[in-house]
Formats: sequence, C-alpha cells, structure tokens
Amino acid sequence: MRASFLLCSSQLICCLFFLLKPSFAVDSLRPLESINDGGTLVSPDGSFEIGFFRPGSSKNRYVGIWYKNIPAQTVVWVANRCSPVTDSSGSLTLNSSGNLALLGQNKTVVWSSTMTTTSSIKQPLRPILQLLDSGNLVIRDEKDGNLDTYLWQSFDYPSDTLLPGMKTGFNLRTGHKWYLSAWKNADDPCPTDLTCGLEPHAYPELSIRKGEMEYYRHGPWNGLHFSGTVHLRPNPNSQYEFVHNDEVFSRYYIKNQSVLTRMILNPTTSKRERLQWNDEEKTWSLLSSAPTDYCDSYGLCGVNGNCVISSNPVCQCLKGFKPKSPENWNSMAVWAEGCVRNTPLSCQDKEKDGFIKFPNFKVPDTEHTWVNWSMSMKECRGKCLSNCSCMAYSNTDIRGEGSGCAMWFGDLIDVRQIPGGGQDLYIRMPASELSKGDGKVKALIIVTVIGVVSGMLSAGYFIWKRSIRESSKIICHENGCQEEDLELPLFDLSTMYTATDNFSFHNKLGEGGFGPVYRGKLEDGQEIAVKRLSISSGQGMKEFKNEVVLIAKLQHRNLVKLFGCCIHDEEKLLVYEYMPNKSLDSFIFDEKQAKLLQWPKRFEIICGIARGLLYLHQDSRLRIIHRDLKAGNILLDSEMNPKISDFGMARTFRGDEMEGNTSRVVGTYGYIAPEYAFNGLFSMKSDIFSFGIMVLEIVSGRRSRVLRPGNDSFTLTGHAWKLMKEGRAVDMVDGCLKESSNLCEILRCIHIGLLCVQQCPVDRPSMSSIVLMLSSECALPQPEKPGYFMETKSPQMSSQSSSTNEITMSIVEAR
Ligand SMILES: *[C@@H]1O[C@H](CO)[C@@H](O)[C@H](O)[C@H]1NC(C)=O
Ligand SMILES: *[C@@H]1O[C@H](CO)[C@@H](O)[C@H](O)[C@H]1NC(C)=O
Ligand SMILES: *[C@@H]1O[C@H](CO)[C@@H](O)[C@H](O)[C@H]1NC(C)=O
Ligand SMILES: *[C@@H]1O[C@H](CO)[C@@H](O)[C@H](O)[C@H]1NC(C)=O
Ligand SMILES: *[C@@H]1O[C@H](CO)[C@@H](O)[C@H](O)[C@H]1NC(C)=O
Ligand SMILES: *[C@@H]1O[C@H](CO)[C@@H](O)[C@H](O)[C@H]1NC(C)=O
Ligand SMILES: *[C@@H]1O[C@H](CO)[C@@H](O)[C@H](O)[C@H]1NC(C)=O
Ligand SMILES: *[C@@H]1O[C@H](CO)[C@@H](O)[C@H](O)[C@H]1NC(C)=O
Ligand SMILES: CC(=O)N[C@H]1CO[C@H](CO)[C@@H](O)[C@@H]1O
Repeated sequence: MRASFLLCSSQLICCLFFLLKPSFAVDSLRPLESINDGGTLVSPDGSFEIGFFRPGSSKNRYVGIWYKNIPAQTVVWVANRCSPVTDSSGSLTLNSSGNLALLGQNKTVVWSSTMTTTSSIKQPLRPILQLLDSGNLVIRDEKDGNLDTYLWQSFDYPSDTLLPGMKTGFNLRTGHKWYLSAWKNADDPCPTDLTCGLEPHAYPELSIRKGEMEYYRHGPWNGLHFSGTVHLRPNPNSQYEFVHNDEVFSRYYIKNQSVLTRMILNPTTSKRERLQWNDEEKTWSLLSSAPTDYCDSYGLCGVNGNCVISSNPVCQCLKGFKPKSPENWNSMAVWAEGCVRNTPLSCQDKEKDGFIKFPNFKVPDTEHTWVNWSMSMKECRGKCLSNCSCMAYSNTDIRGEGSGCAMWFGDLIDVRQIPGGGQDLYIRMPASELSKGDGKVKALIIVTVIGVVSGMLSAGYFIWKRSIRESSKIICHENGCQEEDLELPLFDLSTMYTATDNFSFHNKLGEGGFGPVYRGKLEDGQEIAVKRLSISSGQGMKEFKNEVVLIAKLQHRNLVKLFGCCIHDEEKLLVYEYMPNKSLDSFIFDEKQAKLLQWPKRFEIICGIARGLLYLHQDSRLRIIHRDLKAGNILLDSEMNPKISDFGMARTFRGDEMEGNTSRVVGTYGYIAPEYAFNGLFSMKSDIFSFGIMVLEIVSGRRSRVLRPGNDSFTLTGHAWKLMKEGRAVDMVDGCLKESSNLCEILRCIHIGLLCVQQCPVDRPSMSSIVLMLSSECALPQPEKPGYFMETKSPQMSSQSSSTNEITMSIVEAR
C-alpha cells in the first residue's frame, strides 16, 4: 500500500520531516532526502508522479515521470535513459548544492542533473525539488521569491514526449536545444537517432530527422500552423505559440486542463503523433500524426518538383520548370534529378522578372533563407526582385493581411500542394514565362479528386506518350509481340553456367510456373536471378518473347528489372536483378517471418504494389494486364520494397481496348477473378481482383486458398465480407499486427481489398482510384458481395507442374 502524504495545502511552506521509506509518496524533496524503490513524488494536483519504473517487459529500472491518474502507465520523461539501474537498489537524492543525483548499484552515480551555467553562479540557499502540475520536475531555491526561476527543470531535457507548455526549439545565446528523441523500443528508453526539433535556419522550421537525414519537414510556423501540416484539424482546445527572440521555440497549451494530451515520437512508426486520453475507453486515441502520406517523403520530387497527392504520378514540375531528365522522369518515374527552368533567369534584365503565385503550398526547405519578421509583402517582393539569387518569397505570418518576409535562395526543395492548407508562395519567373498562357498566369493545379478524372488524365498522358514513340515498333496480337528494336543484352550460356555454378542445387531460389529460378553472380559481382525455362514447360517461345519484350520496356521501381536474356538452342533464360528478401509469401504466411513485417512496412508494400500496377495499367506505354498477380510474384528487395515479377502471362492492349477473352485461362487459383476463371474474360479488373486478394492476405496473414479445415465454408473473401458486415473486420487482422498498429489504416485496407474483390468487375475500382484511396482519407463506398463468397466446386483444373496451389496453372474450362 502506498501512503499518501499530501497533507499540506500550501506545498511551498510545507515542512515535512519524516523518514523516507519505500512506498511513500511525497510532494517535495529537500537536500539529503531521497526517493527509493517504491517511493514517489507527486504533483500538487495529483496528476503526475515521479519514481522508479520498469519499461515494458524490461527488468531494468529507470526514474521517470508518468500520469498518476490513468490506468495505462504512460511515461512522459525519463532521467537515466541509457544507464538503467539493474537491480532493486537505487535512490534519487538532492544534495545541498541543489544537484539531483541518481545512485545505482553500490552507490555509484548513474545519472545527475546538470545545472545550466547561468543559474549555478549563485549557490542556492535552500534547494528544493518539486514536480509541478504541468509534469515539469524542477529544482528551485526556496529562498528565491520568484517562483518561475528554476535552477534546473526536466522540461529543458525532453525525452520522447512533448507535454503542453514544453518548448521545441533552441536558445541562440547558449546553444541549448529542446527536441524530442524516440525511445529505442517499448523496453528501452535510450534515445535513438530519430529526433524531432526546430531546424536553426534563418526561417526556422520543424522537422523529423533520422540521424543526419532530414526525413520529414513540418515546415516553418506561419502564424496559424506549420506550413506543411496536411490535415489541419483546428482544435479549439489547444493554442500554439511561436517565439523568436533570444530563444526560438514553439509550444502548445491546452485550454481545458482536464483533457490529457501529449505529442510523442513513435519509434515503431517513425511518426510524430498527437494523442489524447479517452477516459471512456481507457486508451490513448490518435488525434493526428505526421508524416501522413507519400508526398510527405522529404524531397520526393527532387528540386523544383511539386508533389500532388491526388494526381498520378504524384510528381510534376512546378510551373515554369521542366524535368531535368525527361526520360527518367516520364517513363521511369525517377524524380530525384528534379526540374530545371524552362527559361533560365538572367540577372541582366532582372527588372523584367516577376512572380507567379502558388496558392496552398507547403513552402520549400528553409535551409537557404533570409527573414525579416516585420516587412510588408510589397517590400518583400521588391527585396527579392533586387537580389538575383532570390528564387521565391512568402509571408512569415499569413494571418489577416499577412506580414513578415521570408526569401529563398537557390533551388526549391520539398514543395507540395496542400488543398485547403499551406500558404501562398511566390516564385520568381523570367518575363517570358509570365507572358505565357494569354497573360493570365495561374499556378498549375491538377487536383483530381475523383479517380475517374485522374484515369482520364492518365489515358491522355498514355496516348501522348504513344504518339511520340511511334518510331519503335511493337506489334502485338494474339500470337505474341514482336519488337524490332529490342535492345536487351544477350548473355551467353557459358556466362550463365559460371554465374550459377552450373545451375547448382544450392543456388536454386525456387520454382516458378515455368521452371526453376537460380541465384547467380556475374563476374563484376552483380547479383542476378536466372529463370531457366524448362524445356517441357508450357512457356514456349511465345511466352518467353512476350515476357522479354514486355518487361524490357517497363521501367518502374515497383517492377522487377530484367537485365537480359539468353537463348541457346532449347535453353531459354531470363536474367533479372536479384531480390535478397525473396517473395512476399515467404513472409506473410510464415509465423516467424511474419513478425518481421510489421504494419507500416506491410502498408508500404501494399502501396508499392498498387503503384506498380497503376503503372502497368495506365502509365506505361502499353496497357498491360499481368494476369498472374499473387503474393509469390511480389519480390522484395533489400529494403523490402515490393517489385512485381513474372510477366510470362502478361498481355498488352492497345489504348482503346479494355477487355480480352481467351480459351486458355492461366493464373493461380485463389487469385483469379471469377469472370476470368469461368468465362475466360480478363481485363484490368481481373488484375484488381487479384490485387484485392493480396491485400486481404497481407492484412490477415492467411492464404486465400487455405481454409481452416472443418470450419465454416467461407473463403477468405467471404470471411472478410462477413466480418466487415458484422463490424468485426478487426478479427481477421493477423495476430502479430495487432499491437503496434494503426488499426484505422488496417481497416481501411480491408475495406479497399473488399472493394477490389467484388463479384461484378464494373463495381471494382480502378488502380488510380485505389492509389488515391490508399493515400487519402476520402470516404469509401460500401462493397458488394465478393467473388467466391462461398467455397464452390472449382472449374476443372489441370495443374501443369505440381499439386500445390501456389503454382501457376492453366485452367481448361468447359465453355
Ligand atoms: C552535489 O552534486 C554535484 C554533482 O554531483 C557536485 O558537483 C557537488 O559537489 C555536490 N555538492 C555537495 C555539497 O555534495
Ligand atoms: C558495482 O557493482 C558492480 C556489480 O554489482 C561491479 O561490477 C562494480 O565493479 C561495482 N563498482 C564499484 C565502484 O564498486
Ligand atoms: C473539459 O474536458 C472535460 C473532459 O473532456 C469535459 O468533461 C469538460 O466539459 C470540459 N470543460 C470545458 C470547459 O470545456
Ligand atoms: C525589417 O524590415 C523593416 C521594415 O522594412 C525595417 O525597418 C527593419 O530594419 C528590417 N530589419 C532588418 C533586420 O533588416
Ligand atoms: C542576395 O542575398 C544573399 C543572401 O542573403 C546575399 O548573400 C547576397 O549578398 C545578396 N545579393 C545582393 C546583390 O544583394
Ligand atoms: C561446371 O561444368 C563444367 C563442365 O560440365 C565443369 O568443367 C566445371 O568444373 C563445372 N563447374 C562447377 C563450379 O561445378
Ligand atoms: C471472344 O472472342 C471472340 C473472337 O476471338 C469473339 O467472337 C467473342 O465474341 C468473344 N467473346 C466475348 C464474351 O467477348
Ligand atoms: C473454427 O474457428 C474458430 C475461431 O476462428 C475456432 O475457435 C474453432 O475451434 C474452429 N473450429 C475448428 C473445427 O477448427
Ligand atoms: C526482413 C528481412 O529479412 N530483411 C532482410 C532483407 O535483405 C537484406 C539484405 O540481404 C537484409 O539485410 C535484411 O535483413
């Protein structure tokens, strides 16, 4: 039992002299008194408590501050973050000169408070340690009448949590920084290199870093919010403040004291999360988190590029700029090189330059900026115009008329459009750009809210690309494709033998539908995967050529890359980039491996597959139906990025064709759409069906084909639909995902998966809509009944290689 000694109403003149024994709670600590195991110090209103605790399942003990009145132990600050007390000893003691020391095993000091230099000049007369109602642990001089002067305070040394009233920023005089650093994991509060703080630029901005690497920018404070905060939900209960004098910092306050909120840096998601205590459900609920979407990836679109989450592809050049390397930008979706000006700025006639207004933008990285907090907009414009290296300007405070002046020098990095958010950014343009477009120059805004429009745009883009590529002739028809200018390295057979140790068994990676795949190494050290088409396999010259021609022309980061091929008499080999992490099915369906793939990664994988598929369906030169999408055909590179592989079955379409039919149904049972399995009709919508199956598999960790024996006869799709209708979709989530997960995102994925597997092809969304659904929080339609609702007698199947379900097979259907 813990006795509470909160007897004194005024804790400042409270004089408690008693022996501190374990299990006692006190309200202040004086020199030579200490807190031992079980003893705690409580804030006057009883909201916070400091004492020893063990994080998660760790046996180590730390001194920390937590909320006293909520059941889930929530630690907001830790003293000895990296130097735990490993046994049950340990005491926190204040000495007579006002220093706090944590003594561990055999009385060694494992942690101590370090006085800030200015305050330790004078020896305190009567030091005292108190935990304030705000959660701030402070050392004051009781003789000092000024209650706000602290000799030391924990708020100056944040852990991973930002409480209301805590600062994020830096002190220009002392160089001291206030920033958050994430815990290693739930068991270890030692800081990692994931940090969130204010960048000390002329125009300071809030960012998240992983070590040296800037990972996400919130952007600078603009009077209302951080410029890049995407989903800004005005919260009438909180109030932000940004201060710039000797100290530059931001902080927030909560108006209603009974609402518990905190901001943390979550090491699992690598996100900054804002949480609020829900007293009814006794849990912390997530109010917001950042980064939020793909466009939040730092510098995704390169310099002078603009990220528009609702467009497809997401990257485009800012108006007045063009891709530095159009080939990479357009056909490979490689945006890192960024964009250059259509017309270079020439400083000679700078008077003729002007500015284009880009409304609702997240302003660029502020590393190279200049700021005057009081200048007017007009002065700002003039100042920017008169300096040749000034590329853009904006207000520093957008409230009301707007005030203050920030100027950017050099390339503009990490810009995005934020519908309904952001602020006006004015980018310098030469006179020639300003006169374009019948004088009315507006920012290029491609906000396609609905997938249909985005699909039409993509189709237009597709037609445009086709027309400029007339010269390379690809002729595709029922008998395959012929490519006249196929430029693909041909490897000779002996090289292949050497690379794979004569196709040694040890190098065998697996067995595809049409033959084994081997790991190999070329002489220059390049690792490869070699697919050896078995002579007896169904993949004849037709499929072989098909795959070669198709994939040689496809370049996308979510498609596996073909290095070359090798044809020698009967031997037909395809040489791919090597994927060290095998295929997706080896992770999600394996109890041990599944744990390595936590939700954030799984979500990235889903999004990656979706982007790869979008490219196949809409953005590539040819409209391509893959026809054999399954977890086994999704390969993972060293960073676990998904790559779609195995194009042996893929079919191309001309731009105006939407659907094909065949009497030779190929695919993998469990993944192929009903209309394809039964009627031989395939379309992009049959790929989308397979995609939906994969999403449900990734979420549930269950194979679409394997049902629990003896249990209900529902298939994975039927099971998912049933659970969703009953509001229990969460029951199908893979057990190993449940702890650290963004449940909301998972449920959304189940919903999207169910939309994809609807019985009727026209009901299924297009890939562009799916990409949009995955990246935004738009409302989703209700799914209709899925295909294969109940287990039915399958059509006659003739497996070509083996009896396992995972091998691609032909289905000879009775029509
Ligand atoms: C109090 O602790 C600090 C730091 O450990 C030390 O420098 C100082 O000498 C101590 N003062 C006394 C009176 O023990
Ligand atoms: C303190 O104890 C640990 C183990 O309990 C021992 O390894 C260490 O040498 C001791 N240190 C001192 C200064 O006695
Ligand atoms: C403060 O929050 C509590 C708990 O959410 C609520 O019950 C109370 O009505 C709020 N008070 C005000 C003044 O909004
Ligand atoms: C900022 O601009 C104001 C108004 O133009 C001017 O009075 C002030 O001197 C400027 N401050 C600095 C530091 O340039
Ligand atoms: C333009 O601004 C930069 C950065 O503040 C400064 O270094 C440079 O001297 C300025 N140039 C002119 C011509 O004012
Ligand atoms: C591969 O086979 C060739 C001829 O069959 C043989 O000379 C060579 O030693 C073999 N290499 C390996 C690594 O087994
Ligand atoms: C399938 O294709 C044939 C021609 O290849 C065509 O005559 C037939 O109408 C098509 N069937 C369907 C259902 O589209
Ligand atoms: C069927 O599934 C339920 C829960 O999913 C399980 O409790 C039950 O034991 C299963 N029945 C059989 C026969 O496996
Ligand atoms: C989760 C997993 O197994 N990742 C591995 C992917 O491949 C790289 C490179 O081989 C390994 O370092 C990772 O551990």
